[in-house]
Amino acid sequence: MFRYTDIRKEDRVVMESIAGEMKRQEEGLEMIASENYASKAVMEALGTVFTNKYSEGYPGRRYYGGQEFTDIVETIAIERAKKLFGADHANVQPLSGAAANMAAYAALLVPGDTVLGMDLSHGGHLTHGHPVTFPASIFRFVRYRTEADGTIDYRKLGELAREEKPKLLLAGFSSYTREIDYRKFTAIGKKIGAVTMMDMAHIAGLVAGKALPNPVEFFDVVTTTTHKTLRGPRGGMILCREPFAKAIDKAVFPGVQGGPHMNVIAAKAVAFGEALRPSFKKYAAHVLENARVLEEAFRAHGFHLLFGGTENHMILVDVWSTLGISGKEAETLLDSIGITVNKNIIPDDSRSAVDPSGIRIGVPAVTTRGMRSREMRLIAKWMDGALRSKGDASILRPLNAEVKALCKKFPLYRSSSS
Ligand code: DSN
Repeated sequence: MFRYTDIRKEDRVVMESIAGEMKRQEEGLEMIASENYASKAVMEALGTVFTNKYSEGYPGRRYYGGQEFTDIVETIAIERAKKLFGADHANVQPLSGAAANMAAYAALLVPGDTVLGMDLSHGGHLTHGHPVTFPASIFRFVRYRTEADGTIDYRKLGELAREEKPKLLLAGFSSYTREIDYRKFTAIGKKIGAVTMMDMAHIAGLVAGKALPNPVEFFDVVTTTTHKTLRGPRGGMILCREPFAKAIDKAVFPGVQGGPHMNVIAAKAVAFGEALRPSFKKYAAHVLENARVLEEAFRAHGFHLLFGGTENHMILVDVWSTLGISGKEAETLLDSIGITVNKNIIPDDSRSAVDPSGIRIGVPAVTTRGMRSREMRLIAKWMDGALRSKGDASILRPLNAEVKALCKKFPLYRSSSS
């Protein structure tokens, strides 16, 4: 599908990497929970002349001339985002999820303010104030944790909130596999007078596809990436209630960012248009169904699943307690048969973050390829085989051949996505 005529001529070395990555994606099963395959139309928008244009400011009030088309395309992206999520206001300029969160903090907090967010090992995200991040040097982050059965105890969360008096009550996650009760969560925020924010990066596509409840109906501010389940270009976005709109826009630009990437904004507009179509609802439903089938199959193979299973697109497996191998070893074994996952910390992990006890597995990308229940059961069987192989090449090699054969039946960028 991609011709690459010029880059092939001009820069052979870079072209080799592009071709290598294309082959890797074609011949392997992408099961990193945060990854997906953007459509050809999204990719085409990324490779347009909008990449040449500086557009500091917002539609109708820019700092540079020549904005008649950037204004149109950014307005389309904004209007589609608002429609997709039922939001009062959308800022489509954040360069990534981390930048969106940084801008939201800048809009809502002053240095020294307290934020109550989910502990990283319990499913939270680095940008929710992990000590190694820059926001953690500016604001005071306090953590809530999940219970042994994987749920959040909202009574305990309420008590912690009353004690710590956060200015911002933060929901959202990167490896938590259960639903959050938005009503209970935001009621706590209201009671203590905190602003409520949800980072829905992982589940934005499932929300857009109406497979999961919509946090925009409950939270003051909602941040997201646009490339995970939402299947757009790599980037971020902030949705908020009207009273926060001005502060959010000011915090994104000129607060923490300069010129927006207009080619990415054009691609966001295309992706939001795709997500508004009925076929995207089907996709979101299939993602949830595939995750449930994979969960069942993993249980049948005797895997220990964290948080008591899954209610979204991802599953966290404790490979250390199940098989006596680390997350890193599991990631390498699966890589060797062409299944890409990531090692992941688990609640109160006894091992280090660089070689933790778990792996995180997601189905958004394989679902985009058109795979369904039958394929999920095969994948679980192959993963089980690889993880128990002790690195034996005579077991791994045939499994890799099976993975490649399956991928051939679900080609990338040739047929239309599900
Ligand atoms: N890297 C993303 C993830 O994998 O969840 C979030 O930053």
